[in-house]
Amino acid sequence: MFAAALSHMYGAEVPAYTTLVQVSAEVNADHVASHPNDERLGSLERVTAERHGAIRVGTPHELAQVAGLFSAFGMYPVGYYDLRTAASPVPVVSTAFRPTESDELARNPFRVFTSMLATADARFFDADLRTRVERFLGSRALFDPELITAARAIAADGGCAREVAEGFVARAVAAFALSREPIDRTWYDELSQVSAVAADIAGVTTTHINHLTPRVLDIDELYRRMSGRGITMIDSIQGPPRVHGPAVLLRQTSFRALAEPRLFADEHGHVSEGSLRVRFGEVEARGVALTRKGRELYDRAVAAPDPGVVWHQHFPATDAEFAEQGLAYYRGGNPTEPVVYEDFLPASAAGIFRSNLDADAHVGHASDNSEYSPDWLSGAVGTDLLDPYDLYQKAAS
Ligand code: OOG
Ligand code: NI
Repeated sequence: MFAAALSHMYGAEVPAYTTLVQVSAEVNADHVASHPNDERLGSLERVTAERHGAIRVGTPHELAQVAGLFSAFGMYPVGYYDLRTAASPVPVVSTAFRPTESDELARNPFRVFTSMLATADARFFDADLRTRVERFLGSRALFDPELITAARAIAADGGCAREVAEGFVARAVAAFALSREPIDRTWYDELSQVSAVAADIAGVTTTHINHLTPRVLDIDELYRRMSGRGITMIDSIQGPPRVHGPAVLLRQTSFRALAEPRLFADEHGHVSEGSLRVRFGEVEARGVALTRKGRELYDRAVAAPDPGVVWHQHFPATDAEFAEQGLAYYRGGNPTEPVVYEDFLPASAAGIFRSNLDADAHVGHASDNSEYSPDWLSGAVGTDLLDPYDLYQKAAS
């Protein structure tokens, strides 16, 4: 209900998303008709309903509230992503909230990549700006505390009645709607000098869905069909190359959304109409989850100038060999039953952030004295970040 209601709201806000969802559904139906075997990666019904979202918050407190909210949907923080270390750094640290058990994922194929602004990193925020950003963030309330209390109660009870769920879901979704409140132009522009992501997170008093991503079984075909409709996609598909043999991990591509009308207030409080271009459309295809050993090979293959050319120097061509060599997870070790990758790829995430921004972040020369780490983020979230490899291992056994 939550994912479907978010999708409904986002479709009304970003019309190109509705086109993307339609084309994705067509690609999936056509693909399954000609490759029935690919439903082993997920039934047509599941794949077509499946989404990931992306949201961005400013403080550990806000992140803990998000954790409380998502716990009502059986979604828990999995993994740690530090996008500050990417080739083109983004001033955030992130995790992904998602169901953790195979049967829960089948019923609720939804995950939300959740980033927190790295205000303590002096390479992006000097002491003065950090103080002002943290003061601004400390005085806003993204969520009604009562909503988070209700969420925690639902999680503790293991569910709630449908009538309660309806109202609860509506309120949860509303927390992610694009706000009509005027944006302080001077403040927004100052933060934009640091990074467009900093402005998107801390330049406003609310949060919103940055994007919502449908899943397809053939992303190359999706790319062709969207381009054929005159929608300009970014110039590549991120993640593994298209290969013969098992599809691994996650392939993603995106297009920039149109500028959206927003209200701005100038320093005299005068409000006028302007626009922002921060949201976009993204689509993805998912393959088998790699073991740590498989992931090492993957990282080596994609470091090459043309990963597609060297792929088979690293990887075999069949699921049977992947299973035998311990490169990927299969249920009961059976190579016809891949465990699908449910997480994200840091390089693609940073690439997706970047390809949809007008300018890279401004990285200063100060040293990074922040202590962001998986343990730090666990503390902020208020619960341990789960290890994706443990979850895949469990799904496989
Ligand atoms: C999140 C970017 C990461 C993905 O698909 O890798 C992401 C964001 O833009 O806030 O969504
Ligand atoms: Ni995404």
